[in-house]
Amino acid sequence: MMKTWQAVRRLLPMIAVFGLILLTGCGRADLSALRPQGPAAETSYGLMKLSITIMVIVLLIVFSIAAFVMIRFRRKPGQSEIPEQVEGSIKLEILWTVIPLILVVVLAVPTVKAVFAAGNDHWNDKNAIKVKVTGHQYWWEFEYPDYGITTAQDLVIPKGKDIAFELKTADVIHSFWVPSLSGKLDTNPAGTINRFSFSAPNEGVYRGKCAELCGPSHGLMEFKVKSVSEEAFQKWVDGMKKPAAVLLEDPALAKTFKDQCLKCHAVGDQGISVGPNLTGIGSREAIAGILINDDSGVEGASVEENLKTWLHDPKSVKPNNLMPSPKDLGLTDEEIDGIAHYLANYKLN
Ligand code: HEC
Ligand SMILES: [Cu+2]
Repeated sequence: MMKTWQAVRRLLPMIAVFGLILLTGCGRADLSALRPQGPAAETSYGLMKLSITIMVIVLLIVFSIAAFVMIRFRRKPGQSEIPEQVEGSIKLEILWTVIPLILVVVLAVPTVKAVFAAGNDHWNDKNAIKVKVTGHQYWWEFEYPDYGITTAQDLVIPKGKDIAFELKTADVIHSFWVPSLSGKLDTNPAGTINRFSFSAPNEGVYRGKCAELCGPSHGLMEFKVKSVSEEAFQKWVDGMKKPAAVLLEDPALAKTFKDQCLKCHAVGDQGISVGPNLTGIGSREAIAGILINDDSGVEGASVEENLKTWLHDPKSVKPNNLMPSPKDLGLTDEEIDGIAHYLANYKLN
């Protein structure tokens, strides 16, 4: 008895620390399904609360009965006869079949309802904003067919509006997930598209993840959902259509950029989109989805620093990603820094 207590006491600090780590991981409003920021995520959270409540109640009742039986019917000192043997009880068997059945129904009805609601296809709803999402190893492409714009990594949406998504992949299966706003949906290959929708009632930047193991940089396949006011959204759309003037003044560097980079990337109406569209990249929340841009230096480095980090060695940021290192393309350190400077200042109006 003494020994067990001592062992438990020694383990207590560790258990407390683990608990704390778990809880702090659950706290971010921009990242956690346990701090829902929109109706779709609230529905999932409601289901979690319902099932956990039911489970806790069942646990408490079962454990209380077990404890009661163990204490009440334990062998008393001097007791040597075998207790009365009970076998089979119709009443009890019905009871412990019917109760779980009722619980399963209580869980199933709202779950099935929520699953169908989550899969609702709002693609043909005139008031919804349409976004075509394409998963790539290891980045996200967002096309707005009604506005004729394509961007990457930052999904900008007007707050409160229903956003109708159509998902596909360019390579392997990925899964599109913004934990604080909605459930997950896979991006499937071979022309199979998936549709669903969600909305973000409040302004804010929410973090999205790939939720399907898709290769070495799967864990780095992040994107941001930027929920902004209706006016700011319109301004963003206009900016994407007519971004700030291109500032690559040095003609030699402009040629290098055109020859080496625009064969995979697009800026404005130039280039093609094999890789992420770079229009207005200086205004993004992150570079490559994972290097957070923050001029104050709290969450990340400046846009220009992040662009330099990326361009000097993309593979060190995202192992196995499909962009060739600019050094292997023959660019010098000065050229890389020059392009980083240009892209950092290539902002939306
Ligand atoms: C063979 C095609 C290819 C070439 C050539 C190429 N890139 Fe890329 N680039 C990519 C791909 C693919 C990604 C996405 C990598 C990822 O995040 O997994 C990328 C990502 C980027 C990003 C980050 C984009 C974002 O959305 O945050 C920048 C910036 C970039 N490339 C700049 C350049 C520059 C500058 C050059 C020329 C020196 C260049 N790229 C040449 C394919 C290419
Ligand atoms: Cu992925």
